[in-house]
Amino acid sequence: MRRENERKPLVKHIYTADPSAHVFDGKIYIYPSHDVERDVPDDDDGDQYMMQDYHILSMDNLDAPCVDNGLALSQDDVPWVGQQMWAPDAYYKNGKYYLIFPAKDKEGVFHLGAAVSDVPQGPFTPYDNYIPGSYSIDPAVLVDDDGRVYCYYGGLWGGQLEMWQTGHYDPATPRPAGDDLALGPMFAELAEDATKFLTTPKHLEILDENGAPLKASDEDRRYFEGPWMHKFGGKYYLSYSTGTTHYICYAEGDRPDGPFTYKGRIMEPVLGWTTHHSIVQIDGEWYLFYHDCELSGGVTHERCVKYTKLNIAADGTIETIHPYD
Ligand code: FUB
Repeated sequence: MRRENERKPLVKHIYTADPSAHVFDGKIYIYPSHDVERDVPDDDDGDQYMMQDYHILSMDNLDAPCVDNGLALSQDDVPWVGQQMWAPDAYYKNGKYYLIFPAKDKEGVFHLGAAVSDVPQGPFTPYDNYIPGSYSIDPAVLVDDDGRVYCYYGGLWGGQLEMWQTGHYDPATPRPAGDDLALGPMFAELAEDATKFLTTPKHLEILDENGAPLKASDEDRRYFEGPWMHKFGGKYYLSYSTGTTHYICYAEGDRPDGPFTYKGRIMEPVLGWTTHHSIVQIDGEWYLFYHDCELSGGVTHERCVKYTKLNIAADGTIETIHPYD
């Protein structure tokens, strides 16, 4: 039996995507991208995703209406940002809420920025500069049981991850292909106040069932973008989008920085090119928040966030979701 709100657009008055969901103070908060209507052709660099601000959504519970809490942060208020405020996440630490977001600087290079608030819905006050040494997109933050803050991030193609393979930004860097090893997402420990990384960012390894790192050609399983980390039974579960093949997959590890072993598929493709998810436990049950393009009838940069129940077995195995069944 599905809930009334399940697998339906949570809000319809604005387009939203990339939902990072959390429970703060017993209430559900969703940190999404705020898609904008633009009559531009799609391209592989994601130039059609021209988002300019963030609105935080909240729900008193899974059956309650989803509320738009208004403008939480605008690109006009962030000195280093040029354009394209993409998929954010948020975390709570030491009495403050931190919004972590990717955006292009004024030279067109993606970095991760941070902004802080006393309340989960914002508004957020941004730091003047991006997190030093950060690049690419799609930050997801895990505050581990011991209080350490870990940041997972990175996206291929328009997310620019391949362009940093030499250690500095070079748009001419060839993309891994064929038997080349696939690029895993980035991992770094974050300072509690999000001012800096405490460790040198590194790529995470995703291995196949024989312990071999996934190859670039393995597009059904290799990492593309949208990392998320949840813990279950003491293990770490890295989930992510495969981009070109449109799956949400997951891999299991014993440590927050891997290595991770590929386990399976969480969700089959949705209407639209992208989906991007988060996994959160609410009242003892697990839920997947994600987006598709139902609200706009398939326009790839006009998306809507949804949620659905996630069935996780006692050994951590996740049942595959068929989003329109
Ligand atoms: O929303 C812009 C980009 O589309 C995100 O950063 C990706 O994860 C994809 O959803």
